[in-house]
This record gives sequence, structure tokens and C-alpha cells, in this order.
Amino acid sequence: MSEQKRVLSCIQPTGHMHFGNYFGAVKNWVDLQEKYNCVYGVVDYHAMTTLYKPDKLRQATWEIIFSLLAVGVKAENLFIQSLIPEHVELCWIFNCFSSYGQLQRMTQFKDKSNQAKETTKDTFISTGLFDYPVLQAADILLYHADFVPVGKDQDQHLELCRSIANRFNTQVGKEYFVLPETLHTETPKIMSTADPTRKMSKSAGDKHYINVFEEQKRILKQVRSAVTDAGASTMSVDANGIREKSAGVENLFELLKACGKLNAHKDLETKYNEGNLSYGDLKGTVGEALAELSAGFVARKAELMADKKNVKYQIQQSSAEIRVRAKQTLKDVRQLTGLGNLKY
Ligand code: AQP
Repeated sequence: MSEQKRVLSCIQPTGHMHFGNYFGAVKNWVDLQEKYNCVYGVVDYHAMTTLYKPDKLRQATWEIIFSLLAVGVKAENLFIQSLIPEHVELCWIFNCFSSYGQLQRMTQFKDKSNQAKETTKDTFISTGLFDYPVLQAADILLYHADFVPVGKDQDQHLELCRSIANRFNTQVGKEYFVLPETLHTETPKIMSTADPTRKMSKSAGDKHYINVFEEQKRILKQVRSAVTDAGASTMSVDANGIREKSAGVENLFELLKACGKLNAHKDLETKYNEGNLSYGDLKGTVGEALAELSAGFVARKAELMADKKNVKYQIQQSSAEIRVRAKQTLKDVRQLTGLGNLKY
């Protein structure tokens, strides 16, 4: 029997899990667990790349772990990145296999450094922020992942990861690393409801994301205030009777589909194409669908929180077990690159 394919993905403990994270990546994490050998990391080293508060970081790490477990990620597949320091060692080695020019072209670096300047009015941009795609390549290749389920915003980083793996293999004269492939969900890019021209994101500010574990009332309110347009009847219709959609309306339909409300999606789309959909109805249906999904997750998270000590112990254990694989990769890499080899 052939070996199960490996899957790796990560999330930063930089705040709440939002519906962009969930529909763009985490929902896939849950589904893939049935079919593949999966490991998922809460990447706290990454969370240090922009301004952060040390006393909040550990708390945020546990917060996201409880959220991941509540939506269905299995404890045995989860690890905390800083409990596996091999990630940073491999990152350093990969720094020597990645091109400065290619890193300069990373759009996320440009976006995040601009956002940092906008939101904190701070001109300090860390080298870590510039280098984080290399750490991300180390996160992926450390576990020889075949597939990486991420949102569309990560495509450029995955391309960089493949080019690092390629350069490494060429330079050491061995096809050691597999070149990982991206896996997208059907909704790989969820946009901010407050500004549908930008992705749903925490660092853009509170109004630009909807927390999966938010109070029902606030979810409904946030969706109700979503930016749309002047009305369906103002949009053009093509020869097949399909009406053009503005980014905001498209995003609301995408959210409805992502919630699995396919019948409602079909009915509302028909009305939209006919030019008589009220955006109030669309927003109401989307808000209800998100709130319903959220309610199940909130209840599950409360159960897990009641068993905090045990859950934390499980994650320490799973991180230690997952570290065994990371150590093996480092042992091979040290051998291949001519570094001193430790006795593991
Ligand atoms: N808007 C999105 N649509 C689809 N997928 C998304 N992801 C993030 N935003 C969207 C995916 O979520 C996973 C975890 O990403 P992350 O840890 O990098 O999350 P993030 O970048 O911290 O999310 P934010 O809110 O966008 O944070 P900031 O603003 O700090 O960058 C990834 O697979 C990502 O693709």
C-alpha cells in the first residue's frame, strides 16, 4: 500500500480566527484529516514579526488552539511552532538558499509593512517580517508536505517555498525535498465586508474581519453593514442572463455558498439575475447562516475550555511527537549541507 500523502498548514496566533481563515483554509484542514497524514501548526514565531505584546502571545496561542479544536481539528495533529525549534534552524539554512531579490517581490511583505505603518503609526519594520516567507518554507518542508491547504493570499509564498526546495535539491545534488502543492477550498479568498476590495484580515482593523466565535448579534450587525452597491438593477446583464456582481455582493454570495446554504444561494442568485433581489434579504440570509455555523463552534469551544488542563497537556504531547519528524529532517539536512551533526 502506498504511503499516505502528507499535509501541512499553519495559522498565526495574532488574534481571533475569522471567517476568511476558516473558509479559506481551516475548513479544509478538518476535511483533509480523513484522507491524509496531516500536521497543523500554530506559528507563534511568525506572530513576532509585527508589533506584539509578549504577555499576550502565549494567551493568543492557546486561544487559537481551542478555536481550532472547536471547529474539528484533531489534537494529535496540532503543534505549537516554538516547541519545535527545528523550524528556526531550518529557516536559517534556507536563508542561504533563498534569493534576496525574490523576497523583495513578496506582496504580503509590502501589504503588511504598509498596514503596520498605517495602524500603529510605527515606522519600524522587522527583518523577521521580510524573512517570514522563508520561515514558512521551513514550516512546510520540515515535514515533507505534499499538500498545503491555504488561502489564495499564500500562493506567492508557496511558489517561493518550491523554489527554495528546488535550489536546495540542486545544490546538495539530491532530490531530498518534494515540491509541495497548494490546495485551495472553493472559497480561497474571502473579502472584508467593510471594504470588499481587500481580503478579510485582522491586521486591517476590527471592521475588516468577522470573528468565527463572535456573539450572534454582532455577526448579524457586521453582515447587515456590509458594503454592496446601488442595487441589482444598476448592474449589467450578459447574453446568458447573468448579471454582473460588485465585489461586495459577490463576497456575500461566496459566504453563503461556503456555509453550505446551496438552495438559498440558488434562489437568491435567480432573484439577483432577475434584478429584484433586496440586499437586505441577502444580508439577512448570510448573517443567519454565519451565526448558525458559529453557534455550534462556540458551544464546542466552551466544552473544551472546561477541560483546559487536559487539552493543554494533549497539545504539549502532540508537539513533542511531531517534533520527532522535524528532528529527523534536520539530521538529514545537516548531513547534506556539510554542517556539524548532533546526536539526536
Ligand atoms: N481573507 C482570507 N480568505 C481566505 N483565506 C484566508 N486566510 C487568511 N485570510 C484569508 C488563510 O488563513 C490561513 C491562516 O492565515 P494566517 O495565519 O496568515 O492568518 P493571517 O494572515 O494572520 O490572517 P489575517 O487576518 O490575514 O492576518 P493578518 O492580517 O495579520 O495577515 C492561511 O492559510 C491564509 O491563507
